[in-house]
Amino acid sequence: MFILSKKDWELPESAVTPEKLYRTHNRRDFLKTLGTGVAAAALLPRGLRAATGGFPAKENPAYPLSALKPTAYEFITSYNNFYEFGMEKSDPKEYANKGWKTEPWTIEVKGLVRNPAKFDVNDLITKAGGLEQRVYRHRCVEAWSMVVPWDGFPLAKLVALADPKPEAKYLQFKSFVDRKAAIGQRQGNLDYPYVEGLRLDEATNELAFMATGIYGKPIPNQNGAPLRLVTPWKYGFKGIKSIVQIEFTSRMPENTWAVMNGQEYGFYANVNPHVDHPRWSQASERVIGAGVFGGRQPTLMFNGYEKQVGALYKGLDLVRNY
Ligand SMILES: Nc1nc2c(c(=O)[nH]1)N[C@H]1C(S)=C(S)[C@@H](COP(=O)(O)O)O[C@H]1N2
Ligand SMILES: [Mo]
Repeated sequence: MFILSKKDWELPESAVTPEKLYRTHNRRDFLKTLGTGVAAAALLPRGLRAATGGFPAKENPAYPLSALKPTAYEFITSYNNFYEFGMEKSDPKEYANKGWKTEPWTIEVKGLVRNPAKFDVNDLITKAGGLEQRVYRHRCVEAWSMVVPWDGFPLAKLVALADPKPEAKYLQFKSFVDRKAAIGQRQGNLDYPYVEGLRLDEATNELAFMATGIYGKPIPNQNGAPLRLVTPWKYGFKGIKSIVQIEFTSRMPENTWAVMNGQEYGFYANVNPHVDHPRWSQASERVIGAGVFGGRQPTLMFNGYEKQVGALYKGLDLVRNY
């Protein structure tokens, strides 16, 4: 166990409020100092894994725990972006656990598919073939990163169940709306529901993942219970949390951050050290939980996943399509 240096929680001056908007209704003082001295949790022993909801998950040997240095559970679950529950990194852990119910949960699959359906999440996990564990890098557009052991199933399995029609070219994802439970939705800090999108070929790429767990435990509310998207070659804002609907479409769908501020956030959001954000560099990233000497590391093209996804973007201008 080690004590977290306060430095680890501080964003560089230039990036303190990167995804925060400059619209009038969003102006307020967010720069409350984050808590000091948080003890990092050790890896959870296998014995603690729940036997429900598809757990325990087996490790996918292509994305093993041994390949990357996973971020401690305590950091992954207390340093979050989930604007529905506030705009501070520490807000989601607090406000997403005050009576917000994520079970039972239904997700609707609709649009240009042969099998539109509504699934209970646990049934969907079973139909998708159960859970596997994958350890992925996680890179926020705000230039911080973690390594997360996710449990879940490939998005391609859900796409196969839906059986898209030939006209389907994109997926649009929608998060929940619950103004009673979600303080950020009451405050109107963004337009809700939070929406995201992928091209169909991105959605069926082997990396695209639907996460329902972290470290072998059901995913905590603050990380997007009960089901969130994980696209590790893209900036974290693509990883929409607490999904209630997936619609297959023929046109490129809107995504929340591009709608809010299209100069700074696009549809693709591929991690790219050579394409800077207008207000800060993307050449390096701050490693959350790495300690005083962990500091920064260089950003990798497609967050280190070029082998898996490079072919998707052959011929696409990545400067224009940021
Ligand atoms: N519904 C919803 N999904 C969301 C967000 C959000 O505010 N609302 N934030 C995104 C951003 S910017 C990031 S970096 C990741 C953060 O995921 P984490 O808190 O599990 O690390 O969730 C993404 N998904
Ligand atoms: Mo992010």
